[in-house]
Amino acid sequence: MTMYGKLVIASRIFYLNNFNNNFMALLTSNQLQKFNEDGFLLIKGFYDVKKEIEPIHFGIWKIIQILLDKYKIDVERKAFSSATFDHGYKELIVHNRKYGGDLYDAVKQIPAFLRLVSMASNEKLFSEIRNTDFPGIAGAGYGIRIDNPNEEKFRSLWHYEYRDQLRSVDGVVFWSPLGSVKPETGPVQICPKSHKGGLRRSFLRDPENPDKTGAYAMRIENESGLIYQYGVTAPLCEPGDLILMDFLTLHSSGKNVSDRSRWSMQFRYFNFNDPSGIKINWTGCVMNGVQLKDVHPELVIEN
Ligand SMILES: O=C(O)CCC(=O)C(=O)O
Ligand SMILES: [Fe+2]
Repeated sequence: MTMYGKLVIASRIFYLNNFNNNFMALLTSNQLQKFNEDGFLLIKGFYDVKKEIEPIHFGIWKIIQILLDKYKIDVERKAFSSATFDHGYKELIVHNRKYGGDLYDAVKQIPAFLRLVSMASNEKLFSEIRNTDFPGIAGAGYGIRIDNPNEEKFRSLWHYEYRDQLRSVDGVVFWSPLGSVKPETGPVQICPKSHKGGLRRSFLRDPENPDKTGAYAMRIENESGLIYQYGVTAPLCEPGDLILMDFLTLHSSGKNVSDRSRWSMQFRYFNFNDPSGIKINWTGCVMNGVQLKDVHPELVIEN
C-alpha cells in the first residue's frame, strides 16, 4: 500500500473513533425509558474502579494518615489497599467526632474526586438524559458522604433534590458508592415514579427531629402518604456503579446498621438551557446561603 493509502486509512480510523466517542450513546433506549419512567436508574460498572475510583480511595487514605499523625492516635497502620481505604477512620472519630467533620470537608478536595465529578462521560450522560448541549455542575453540590453506623444527625430525610440544590428543575443527582452497599449499610432509599408528582411543598421545621437544622430539618408535606403511595426501593451497589436520580424524585438516606461507615460520592448536573434555571439565574440553595423561601415561597410551609 502506498504511503498516501496508509494515511487515508489512518485518518478514517481516527474519524471513526471520534465519531464513536461523540455519538455512541452511553444509555440504551431501554435505560433511558426506565429513567424517565421510574425517576432513577442504576448503571452497573459505569466508572473504571482501578482508574477512577482507587485514586479517590488513595486520597482518602492519605488524609486519614495525616490526621492520625496530627492527633497522635494510637492505631496499627496498614499499607494502602482499596478494600481498607478508611482504616483508622473509626479510631479517629472515636477520639473526637469533630475530626470526622474535618475529614468530610477535606476529601471533597481530592483532585481524583473532582476529575470523576467532571468526567466527560458524566456530561455526555446528562446530555443524553436531558437532551441538552449545555450541562452544568452544581457548584458546592458535590461531596463525599460518610454515614457512620447508627448516627442519626446527618441522615437526609425525605427530599427531592431541586428543593435543596435549585440550579434547574431538570437536574440529575449522580450517586456512586466508594464501598460495597449492602442492606445493612443503609442504601439510599428511593420512591420510584415520585418525580411525576412535580414540585412539592415542605414544612420548614421538624418537631420530631429538634437536633436537625436548616435543610436537614425540612419535611415534605404528606411524607408518609407519599411513601405509602409510591413505595420504597433501596438499590444495592458496588464501587464503579452509578445511581442517577431525577431532581424531582423523592429519596432519603437509609440507616447504616452495619459496623462500617458508608462512603459514597454525590454530585449534581443541571441544564443551563432550561428556562426554569435561566429564570433563577441557576442559583444554588442551602450550600450557597440561599433560602428556599426566598426563591420559591410557594414551596415552603412556615410551621
Ligand atoms: O446518600 C444518602 O444518604 C442521601 C443522598 C442524597 O440525598 C443525594 O445524593 O442527593
Ligand atoms: Fe438528595
